[in-house]
Amino acid sequence: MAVHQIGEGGLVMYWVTFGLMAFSALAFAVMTFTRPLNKRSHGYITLAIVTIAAIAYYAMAASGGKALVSNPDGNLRDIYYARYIDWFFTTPLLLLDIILLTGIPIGVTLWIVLADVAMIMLGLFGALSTNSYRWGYYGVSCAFFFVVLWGLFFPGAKGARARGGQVPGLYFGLAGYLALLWFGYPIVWGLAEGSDYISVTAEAASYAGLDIAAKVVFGWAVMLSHPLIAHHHHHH
Ligand code: RET
Repeated sequence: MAVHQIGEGGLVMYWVTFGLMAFSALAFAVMTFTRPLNKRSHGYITLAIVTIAAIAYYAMAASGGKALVSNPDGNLRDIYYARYIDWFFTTPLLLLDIILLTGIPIGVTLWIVLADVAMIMLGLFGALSTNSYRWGYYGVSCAFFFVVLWGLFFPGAKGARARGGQVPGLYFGLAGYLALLWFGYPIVWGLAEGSDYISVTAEAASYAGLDIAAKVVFGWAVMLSHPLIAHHHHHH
């Protein structure tokens, strides 16, 4: 029986990611609170995303937020359940950051977000599973991922085009970037929590890289698009 735990390099990656999230949170707070009250929604959402991630990364860097879980081969592996608590809250907020640009009905927004929540819950249960049923959770989670993508690229895209002006360009840029990046997560999961194929340190570095791209880079893109977003609020 082998015990697969994180190495020093993984913890360094967690601290670096914590620093980037915390710095972005401070910057986004200043940017948000200096805007007029009626133009703050994207600021609050994006600030919450990096704040929640900073908390999760602090916990993981401090050797918390994890459990040793046995897998079908009888090996034990560090499973960071803290990521799923983070994703449970931040992935719906990331989706709202772009969905709010489209003006689609609340019902459509709701099913996209609920499919996302189902995707994350299934991923957590799969990660904590000690047997091969983990792949059942994984398969259904992937199906819900496609429901989310469907929502972004059919009703979401239609709503964005209907808004006109600079909204479609901004929406397709952000949604395309998000969709491409999000495909990285199920790939890492399959190699890490799923099959125990890559090390816990490689897992930590891979998810950290994805999280920096999906939250820090994406967050700055949303925050710096503020003139476009504000303009769009003005005319509708
Ligand atoms: C899991 C495992 C099961 C299959 C699928 C997954 C998808 C996860 C995604 C996570 C996105 C996270 C983000 C975090 C914030 O930075 C749960 C890994 C499909 C898409 C964007």
